[in-house]
Amino acid sequence: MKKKVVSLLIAAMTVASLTACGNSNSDTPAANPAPAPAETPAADPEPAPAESEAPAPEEGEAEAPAPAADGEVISVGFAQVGHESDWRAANTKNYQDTFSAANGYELSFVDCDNDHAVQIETVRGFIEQELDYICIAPIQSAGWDTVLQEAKDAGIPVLIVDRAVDADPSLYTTALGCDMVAEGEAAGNWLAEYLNGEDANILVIEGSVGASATLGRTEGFNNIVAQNSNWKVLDSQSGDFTQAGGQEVMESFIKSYSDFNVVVCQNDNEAYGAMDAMDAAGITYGVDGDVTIISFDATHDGLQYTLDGKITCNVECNPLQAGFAEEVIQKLQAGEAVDAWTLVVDEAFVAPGITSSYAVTMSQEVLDGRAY
Ligand code: GZL
Ligand code: ZN
Repeated sequence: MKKKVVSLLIAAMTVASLTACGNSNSDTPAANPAPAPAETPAADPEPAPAESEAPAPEEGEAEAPAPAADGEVISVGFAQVGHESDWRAANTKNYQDTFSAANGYELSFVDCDNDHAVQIETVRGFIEQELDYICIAPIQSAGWDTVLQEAKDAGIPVLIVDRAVDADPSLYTTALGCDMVAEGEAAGNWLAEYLNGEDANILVIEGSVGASATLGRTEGFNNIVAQNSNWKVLDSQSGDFTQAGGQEVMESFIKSYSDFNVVVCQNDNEAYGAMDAMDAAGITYGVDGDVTIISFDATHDGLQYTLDGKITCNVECNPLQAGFAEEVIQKLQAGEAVDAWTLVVDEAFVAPGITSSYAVTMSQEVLDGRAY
């Protein structure tokens, strides 16, 4: 590995996680146990060499990470998007739970606070620290070629996680995440089935500008809009994947449009803001209201609103992806080949009373069975 084990273990006792903007959502539900990592090579039958015996941690100091099977701690840098949504909080917790000291990792976690320039510099910092692996959840798709080339030149494998980059795939080791275009198409296909020929005047609250989640969901949904000549997208603006952004955009939409019957929110937090704005304006929504709300993420609270019939359709994007990243790292540790792309499968959910070939009908049992 890049560093002698002893210095790494001591470093690990002090480095827990760094955030550009101190924030952690400790109340996110316990994450699914990550899928079991690929078999790590059998532990060396010989006792680990003396120098790898880390000094016992002082009272209150972080536990030294347990050496991995081959006796070394694996250092992983994670440049996270930020802390903009409940989905992101669940994704962050899943990485912190998976790449823990107890599992043999030293995780350098940085919350890049939705700032692309900070994220680029964060990755440069990981390269300078000569970490073993770098995970990036890219805030935006553009602007990655240079720093990815630097990581490649430094011989550090890079995993592009959650969202995608517009860069030559030879510049990174693997990518994993959901199919955002398919998510947008699932929302559109469900809406066509639900409206059954009825006209649609649609308002769209998009996610963060330039994010592949935004670009993909918009492209996918518009693919279905194009198939329905009696649908009209009245307007489409970014709510930046936040509740405040969703409320602000919905308030401006309400000032400009009065004839809309569908609002597409590209994540749950935007939907909560949009509902607040419609409540304040006396606009009814949901299965018994004038406006049909479609949301994305299918987080716990988002599915509670779906169960309550407030959000009529919610398209999932599973945030518990760290296990897939760990499988890749374990394979690379073992010198095995890894797939260029790992699809994180998701599904859609609809309010009770609605049957659909594109979505699961919500029930308390479905909600209780969810892991985030
Ligand atoms: C989707 C993820 C998006 C979520 C938002 O994979 O990148 O970013 O839909 C989050 O909640 O902010
Ligand atoms: Zn912040």
